[in-house]
Amino acid sequence: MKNVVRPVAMTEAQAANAPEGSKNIDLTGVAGYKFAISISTLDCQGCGSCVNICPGKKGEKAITMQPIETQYESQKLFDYGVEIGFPQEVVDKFKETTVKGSQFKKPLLEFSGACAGCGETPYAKLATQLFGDRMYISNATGCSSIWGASAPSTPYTVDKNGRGPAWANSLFEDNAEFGYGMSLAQKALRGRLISSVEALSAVVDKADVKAACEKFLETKDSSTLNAAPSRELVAALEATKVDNEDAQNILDNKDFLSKKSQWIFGGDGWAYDIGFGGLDHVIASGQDVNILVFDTEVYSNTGGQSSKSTPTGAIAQFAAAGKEVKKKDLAAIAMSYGYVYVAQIAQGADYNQTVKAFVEAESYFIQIRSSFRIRWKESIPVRF
Ligand SMILES: Cc1ncc(C[n+]2csc(CCOP(=O)(O)OP(=O)(O)O)c2C)c(N)n1
Repeated sequence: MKNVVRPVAMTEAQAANAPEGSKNIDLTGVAGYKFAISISTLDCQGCGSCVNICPGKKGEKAITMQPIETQYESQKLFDYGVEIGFPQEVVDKFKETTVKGSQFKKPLLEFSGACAGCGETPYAKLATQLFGDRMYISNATGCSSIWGASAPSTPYTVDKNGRGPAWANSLFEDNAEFGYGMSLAQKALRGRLISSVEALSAVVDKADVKAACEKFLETKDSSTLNAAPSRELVAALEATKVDNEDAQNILDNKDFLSKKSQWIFGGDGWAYDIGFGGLDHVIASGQDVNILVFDTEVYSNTGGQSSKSTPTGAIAQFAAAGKEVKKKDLAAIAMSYGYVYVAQIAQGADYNQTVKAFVEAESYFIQIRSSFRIRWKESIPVRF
């Protein structure tokens, strides 16, 4: 799942036009399409992770490391894959919430300033493939704020429609609160727009605008489902020029209309130690935010001081004597609230569970709130 190794899916015609010498096979699952794995030679940092992880025939490696000067030709297939994008039929065939389907989406985190073999970037990259076109990220200081904003450039990028993650870095000690504030701001702005859509829907006499309003309202709590109805509502209003204050409000603030996916990123030094008070407050808040802890078990960015996440006995660069006490169980603390979705993931251990946990975490809030409402109406004591 690294950024320099990417799948390419092609129609027969595109495969025929592919750079000379590049190889492909039939794409499993969609007849008439070709499949290849491409490598951006110029972006490879030589960590060798792909060689270790990629399965080959018994006793052989599927990939071998070769000197860069012998590999320039392979860059052409990668560039070709980026240029043609993924065919719509292939994207539609595989659910984006599966390991395979998620890889037929352009990563909106590309070539970062991370060290070779960084274990943090593949998780952020996957999150951008799943939610990047509607993602807000507040990022604690740490490695992720450095590889995530290697000034003056940024590895976060946009899709073909110009949509990509909105990212900002806050202090080490208050990043959870920062993301919480982003979420509250979005909620306030959007709350007014939802009221406008409701008001417009009640009075508008144009059938297509009314239908668009209804579709928007039906999906308003899901960042996945609300994107298309939001765009359709804006398009309907722009096309018909409805003379109405609420319609104007929606058009004036159209960037805030669709449901966003709020993320809070940071390392274990932030989450377990220095930002913990705020993190705990936000976890307990019931707010619709998603938190991703890059748990490297040390303060990586400052050279490897031990954190409360470091396991017993672990020796780190600046903790040479070995950690004397056990690793704090942050997940258990989060689980103790009972109404928070909690998962621990490791791509190397289980790709499926990793993708599933991301998707479930992102969609969790809606499920809990709707069940809360039903139970509340029926006056049954709430137990999650
Ligand atoms: C209040 C404060 N103390 C110390 C620092 C210096 N500092 C910057 S990044 C960092 C380590 C971050 O470690 P972690 O949160 O585990 O993230 P990682 O670098 O491992 O991704 C430290 C100590 C700081 N920026 N602010």
